[in-house]
Amino acid sequence: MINEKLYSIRMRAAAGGAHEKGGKHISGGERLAYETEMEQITGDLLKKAFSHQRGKPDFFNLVIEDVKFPVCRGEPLFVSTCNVKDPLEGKRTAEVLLCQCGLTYEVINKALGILVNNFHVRGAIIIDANTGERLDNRKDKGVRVSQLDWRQSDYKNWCVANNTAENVRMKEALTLATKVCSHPATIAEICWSDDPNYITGYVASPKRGYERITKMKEKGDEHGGRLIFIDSLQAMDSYIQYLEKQPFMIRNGGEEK
Ligand code: WAQ
Ligand code: MG
Repeated sequence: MINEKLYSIRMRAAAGGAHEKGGKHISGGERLAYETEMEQITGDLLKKAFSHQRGKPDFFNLVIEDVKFPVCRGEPLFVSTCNVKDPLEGKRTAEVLLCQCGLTYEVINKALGILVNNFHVRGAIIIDANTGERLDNRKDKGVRVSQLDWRQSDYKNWCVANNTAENVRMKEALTLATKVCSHPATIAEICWSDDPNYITGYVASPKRGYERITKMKEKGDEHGGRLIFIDSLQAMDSYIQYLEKQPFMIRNGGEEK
């Protein structure tokens, strides 16, 4: 497969019209595929959008583009789990973990306040790790981390080696967090889903790995989002360029493909 051409596939779906026309974000997805896999992966994205718990989309957008840069490969972050009794303990745990990444409670609270006021944003919000201020100017769009994937066979091997049940959400989130944390400017990331029935979230960092938190919200709650804390001395444009455009494939000890 080494010389086969790779494509970036991106999907976004909304209800009540397109996102830019005020529609409600239902689902998004970003993958990397060789031509022979394109039909399967496009089908998976269609299924993801049209069987979503946030509702039925009436707008679906699919973009397939050549991958323009050499693929960067990295090992998945180390995964651990914090079992918490309720969402309140989940939030407190997340704050402690973020603090252990070097953020102050002032910064953490300010940033979480920004997230709570921006649950409708459909990408990640980039935060200055020193001040807690929002750094991207993407408004409701945020920054979608794109051009990333984990070959299914490699992922299955990883699940066996780590004694973990296969879970497509965790696969996507761990892929994204690994790409985000592979950039030297990243300090930490926090995320929980906007899907009403998925309540496990995580804090990820280059320092501590991917730390799952079993309850970040109540079942039925449609509010979720993502914050990425970065060292603000780094250039924003090249950071966003990395998140959106640098192809990144997880490699876990398997053969290079
Ligand atoms: N790039 C940037 N932000 C994104 C992306 C992306 N590719 N995908 C989603 N987001 C943002 C967006 O604001 C969503 O509202 C929010 O994150 C949550 O996205 O180990 O499923 O895809 O079991 O709903 C955590 C897994 C699952 C924990 C998180 O997020 C585990 C999840 P969702
Ligand atoms: Mg979602």
